[in-house]
Amino acid sequence: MCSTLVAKLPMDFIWGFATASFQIEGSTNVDGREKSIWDDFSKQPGKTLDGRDGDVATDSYRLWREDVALLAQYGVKSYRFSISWPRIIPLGGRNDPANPRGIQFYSNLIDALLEHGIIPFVTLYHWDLPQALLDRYGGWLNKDEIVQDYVRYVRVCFEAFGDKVKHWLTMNEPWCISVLGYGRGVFAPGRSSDRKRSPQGDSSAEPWMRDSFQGFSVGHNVILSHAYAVELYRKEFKPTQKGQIGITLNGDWTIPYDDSPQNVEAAQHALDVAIGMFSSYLPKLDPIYLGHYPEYMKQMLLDRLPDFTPKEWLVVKGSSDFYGMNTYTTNLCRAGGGDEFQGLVEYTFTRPDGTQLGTQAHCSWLQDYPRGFRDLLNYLWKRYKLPIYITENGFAVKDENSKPIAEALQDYDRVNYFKGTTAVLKAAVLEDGVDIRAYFPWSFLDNFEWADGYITRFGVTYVDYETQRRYPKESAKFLVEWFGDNLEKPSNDTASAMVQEA
Ligand code: PNW
Repeated sequence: MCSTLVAKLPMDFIWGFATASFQIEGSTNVDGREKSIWDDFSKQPGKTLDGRDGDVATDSYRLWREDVALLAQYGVKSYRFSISWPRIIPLGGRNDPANPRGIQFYSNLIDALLEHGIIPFVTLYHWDLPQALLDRYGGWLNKDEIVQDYVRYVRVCFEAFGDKVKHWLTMNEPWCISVLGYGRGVFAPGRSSDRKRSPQGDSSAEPWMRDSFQGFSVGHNVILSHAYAVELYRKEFKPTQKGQIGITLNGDWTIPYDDSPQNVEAAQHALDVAIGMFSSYLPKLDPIYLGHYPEYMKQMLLDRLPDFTPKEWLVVKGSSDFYGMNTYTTNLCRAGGGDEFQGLVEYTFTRPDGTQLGTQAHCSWLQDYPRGFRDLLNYLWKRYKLPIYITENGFAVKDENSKPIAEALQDYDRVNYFKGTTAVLKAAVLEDGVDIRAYFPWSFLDNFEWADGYITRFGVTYVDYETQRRYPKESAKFLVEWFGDNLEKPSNDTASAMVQEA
């Protein structure tokens, strides 16, 4: 008989599941909500794979009590969800009225979470921009308007919920907002930087199509809006509400396709565009990252990259209390191609010897490669020196949608994915010394997967879209058990670290 010290993640490590308003709520025309850009976009022919929209989604606007009960049953410490701007200020603008019924909905949700001891982890913007702001001035393209309207919106949220919410994310994935929404045009509002891709052709191009770099301009405006929101929180709310606030980015690890110098460089260039543009301003102190975008972006875009004024740099610098990261996969990188949104780098999962990097997910951009997750965590920690919150990480099992429910619940590719990422999480914290404070698998529920409609499922909980019944998958069971076993427990059992082994 001997006792072994089993190292665990610290007691205050936060874990839970994540969702976003438009992907789960449905009930898009009740209680004063007006349209978001995703309402219209998803209804246009050809914009979603199955032609379906978010009118019902997982019906969580009506079923939220059940959802909270299921989260409590899972025993999560936290729940990451987003607030829908068009429910809070239906027409979006700084002079438009706030909507008490929308505020009441999130207030009830937050209260119910807290009653179950679940920490609300709140995203202020997860892509559902009020349609009225797009119609008025092009949405994120108009810096002066959007910054002020966004800041007014977050003020309403801090005032309404800030006594109970202590974890705020200003924006979800600025790269996706700008590149997928305004650069490639595959997400709402479906604007494209490239006029050749515009359905109307060159001659009738709308004003926002004349700027071929609108994708990067939007990214720039999103950063600025985020930064002014943080400034507002820190000045007027943080002193009394004492919460934390930051942004969350999307970033996947990159590996050179082979060891040729141009491909080694390409892997770094891809990171500079996907992550560097959106995090060069985050740390407060590191002089290397103060006050400018990554060199490579300047080299690639020259004067087409908007810069911040010195006054704006003061606001953006250090504008995150932590490093929020959504990460799913790793890409092999080869120099070349014409896609500036990828840093003029081509991505592949096929190694030079023809083998695949990992298990293929249902969506083309995702393969399972836990080693890359560990390398990314170490890279972020060394470079940015901020505590890391993993706000999304997950896997879509191939053809899950066409399987009978009982079979879909046996989601072993997803279980394997999470076996890999949880092992990495633990190793990164306990062996590499990376300061990771939170982990949110995506997603709590199968839901409206944007341009994929309901075909691609990311949930650890299966949703039968006919009945709206929820069924825990094997992956939910795995994660619940894993966090049960791998977190230090409070109170009398410091001894829980000492495991008796026969
Ligand atoms: C994230 N890509 O989006 C979002 O935050 C979630 O709302 C979404 O459901 C989840 O990941 C799964 O897709 C992404 O093309 C969408 O690389 C697309 C990409 C990455 C992230």
